[in-house]
Amino acid sequence: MISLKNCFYCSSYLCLNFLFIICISILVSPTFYTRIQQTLQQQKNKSFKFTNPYTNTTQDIRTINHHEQRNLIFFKENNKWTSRGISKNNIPDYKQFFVEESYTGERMKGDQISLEFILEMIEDFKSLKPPHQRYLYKIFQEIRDLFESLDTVVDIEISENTNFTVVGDLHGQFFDLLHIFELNGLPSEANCYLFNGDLIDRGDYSLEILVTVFSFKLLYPNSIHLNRGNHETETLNSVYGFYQEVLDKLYGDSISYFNSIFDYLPLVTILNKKIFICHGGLFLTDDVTINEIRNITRSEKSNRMYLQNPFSIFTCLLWSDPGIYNGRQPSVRHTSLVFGPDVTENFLKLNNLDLIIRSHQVEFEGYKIMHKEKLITVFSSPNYMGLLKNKGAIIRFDSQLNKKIIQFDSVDREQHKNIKRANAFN
Ligand SMILES: [Mn+2]
Repeated sequence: MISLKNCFYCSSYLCLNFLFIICISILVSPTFYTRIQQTLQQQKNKSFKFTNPYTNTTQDIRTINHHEQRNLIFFKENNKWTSRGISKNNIPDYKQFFVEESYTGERMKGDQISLEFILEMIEDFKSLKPPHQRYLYKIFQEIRDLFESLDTVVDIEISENTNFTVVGDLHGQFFDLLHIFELNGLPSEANCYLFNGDLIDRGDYSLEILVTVFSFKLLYPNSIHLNRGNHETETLNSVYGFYQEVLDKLYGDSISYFNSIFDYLPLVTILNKKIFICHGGLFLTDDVTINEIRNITRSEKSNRMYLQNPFSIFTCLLWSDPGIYNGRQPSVRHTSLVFGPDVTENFLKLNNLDLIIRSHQVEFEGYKIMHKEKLITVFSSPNYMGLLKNKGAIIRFDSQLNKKIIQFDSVDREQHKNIKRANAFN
C-alpha cells in the first residue's frame, strides 16, 4: 500500500511538474509573450489618424503613453510602425527640403533671415500658419550652433543710446509677447532684449514664441539674449504642454531638436559687470563665485548630471527662489532651495555686484522687489494660464543702468478665436 501510495504521489508530482513546465514554456514562448505585449500595447496606446495643422498632411500615429517611454512616437511608414525615438543630433539638413511653387507663406530670400521675413512669419503665426520646413530646420540648426558657441555666463555692456530689456517667464503666451513688442518696440540693435527663461509650457503658443525669438537672435546675435529656465528641460517640457504642442503642430521628433537646442542655452547674463540675471536664483553655500559658474560646461550629458543634484549650482540657477527669512529653507518645489536676504547680500559682496534680477515666480504686479532692493523678480505672463489675473512686467535699462519697470495687462484672447488649438486651461 505504502509503495502504491508513494507511487501515486510520485506520479501526481510528476504530472504537476509536467503541467508546470508546459505552463512556463507557453508563458515564455515568444508568440505568447508577443501576443500579451501586443494586447497590452493596444490597450495602452491609441493609434489615430492625425492631420497636422501646420503641414496639412495626414499621418497614422501612435504614442506610448507611459511616463518612462514618453519620447517614443511611432509613425506608420510603408505599412510598418517605425519608432522615431529621441536622438539628439539629428536635425535634418534644411537644404534637402525644397520650397514648392505652391507654397504661399513668406520666403527667405537667399536663405537669409531678414526683418521682413520675421515680421511676415509673425503675421502667419497669428493664423497658425507655420514657416516652411526648410526655414524651420535652418533656424534650428543655426541657433543650436550659435548657443553652443556662447559661454555659460554672457557678459554684456549696454552701449550709448541703447536700451536693454529683461523679459521674464512667457510660458507660451505668444500674443502677450507681441504686446510687449508693441509697448517696448521690436528687437533691434538699439533695442536689446534678454528673455530670462521659461518661454515655453503652460500656454498654447510656445513654438511660435521660440521660433520668433530664435529668429531675432539669429538676425541680431549681439542684441538678443536668452537665459535657460527650468522648463527648457526635457523632464519638464514633456509634461507641461510643450511636448504635446510640438506633436500637434510639427512632427514628433521635432521635440528632440528643441531639447538639444535648450542644452546649450546660457545660464547667466551679467549686465555692465553689476547686474546678475538668471532664471531661478542663488545657491547652497555662500562661496560661489562667478568664475565657478563660468566653468560649468553645457552638454546633454553634463547638464543631466548637474540637474540630478537638487542643490547643484546649475539646478539652483534654474530653480531656487528668494524668501523673506535669512539663511536657507527647503523649497516647496521639492528641488533646490529658498534663500534669504543675507544670502543675496553675501553673494553680491563676494562677486562685486549690485543687483540680482530673476524670474520663475508669478507676481500679482508682474514684478517684486525684495532683499533690501537688491533682488527683483520679473514675470511677463499676464493673466497667467488664463486664470490668475496678474499683471505682466518687463524691466528696461538705459546705458547708465537707470531702470524702468513697465507693467502690462493680458491681451484679449477672444480676438484670437480663429486659432484652432483649444486653450487647455479654459
Ligand atoms: Mn520657472
